[in-house]
Amino acid sequence: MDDRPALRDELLTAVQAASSVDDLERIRISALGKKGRITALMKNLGQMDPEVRREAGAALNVLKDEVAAALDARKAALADAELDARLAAERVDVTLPPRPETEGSIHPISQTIDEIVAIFGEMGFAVAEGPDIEDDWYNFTALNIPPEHPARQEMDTFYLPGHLPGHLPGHLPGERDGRRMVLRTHTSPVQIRTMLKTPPPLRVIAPGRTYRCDSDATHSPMFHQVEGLVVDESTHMGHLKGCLIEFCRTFFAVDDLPVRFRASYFPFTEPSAEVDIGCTRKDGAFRIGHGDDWLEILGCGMVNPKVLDNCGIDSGRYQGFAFGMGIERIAMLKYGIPDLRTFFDSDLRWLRHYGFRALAVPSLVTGLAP
Ligand code: 2U9
Repeated sequence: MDDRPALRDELLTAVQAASSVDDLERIRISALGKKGRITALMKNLGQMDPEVRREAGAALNVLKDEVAAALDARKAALADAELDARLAAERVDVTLPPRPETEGSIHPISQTIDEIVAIFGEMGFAVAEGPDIEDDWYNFTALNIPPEHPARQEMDTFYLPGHLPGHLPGHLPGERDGRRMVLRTHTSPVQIRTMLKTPPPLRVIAPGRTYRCDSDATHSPMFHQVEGLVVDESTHMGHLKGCLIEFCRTFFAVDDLPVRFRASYFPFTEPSAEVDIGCTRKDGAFRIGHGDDWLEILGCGMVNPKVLDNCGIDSGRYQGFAFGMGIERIAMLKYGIPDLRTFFDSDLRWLRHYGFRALAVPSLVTGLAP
């Protein structure tokens, strides 16, 4: 027992001198482990007179706590020192320019979406997003797409196995409408969700991934769309035309780009139109601008009142316009990318050629490819 002060000094000195967590562990075992020196002294207590034992036991507990605390403190100090050393050794100089061979780039789809968002953002549109997996009510029924419409056929749409449980309010049990899960075939369900949760006036665009059962030189099973929706009390076809003409001219950076509206049909808009821009065609390539040819780039129309009603919006009071376009298509036209399939090949050489500088200052328009 008289060894205690010497043992205390020896152990605390050893703890202070330890230069690694392993050293500390060895000291802990030698002092406090099963066969440790403090443990051995504890075991001896049993052979002492009760009077002496009480005093010696208390002193040993103090020693034990003191050594354990010193071990913990030294361990924390070593961990701090190790972290400081690593921080010093692994310091990254963020002011260095990137190496050309490791510099990433922005994919043309992302760049095109950024440009579209910037242009419509200037016109007061917000960006809305929604899930890629929808049910057939959001993807078809709410949009006035009838049950027998070809777009609903398995040949055109990716359905997920099984049905969601239950049935929609107002539908009979067993009725399957709204219970089939699909990969969204357009971003329109995003506008349906927006109308269901936000009262008009509304002005949103919905860019994102879409899916159709189609794969050839001009169709990819996954592609991107941007759709837009405006709902207000007095929104009319003149607003639709002004907005889309402005978009086409800004996006393609041609101030007097000819833009033409051709009557068309979609179940979700009435009246509906397709939009063409002026171009010249030479050796199979297009040059956007004045010329004797037209190129279709988007579809649009006044929102069908049935669609507003489906979303709980009073079609007697509100009206609006909507539009949709394929992002790959307008990116190909603007940046002279000849083959749709190359967008999704993940070929770094392609990305280096067609990609955009990640740290370039964003601008509304990056300019037309020659
Ligand atoms: C709601 C109401 C109306 C969106 C619209 C089009 C016309 C259109 C195609 C362009 C090329 C799809 O990628 S593409 O094949 N889209 O022609 N889209 S009107 O109309 C809506 C959307 C949502 C609630």
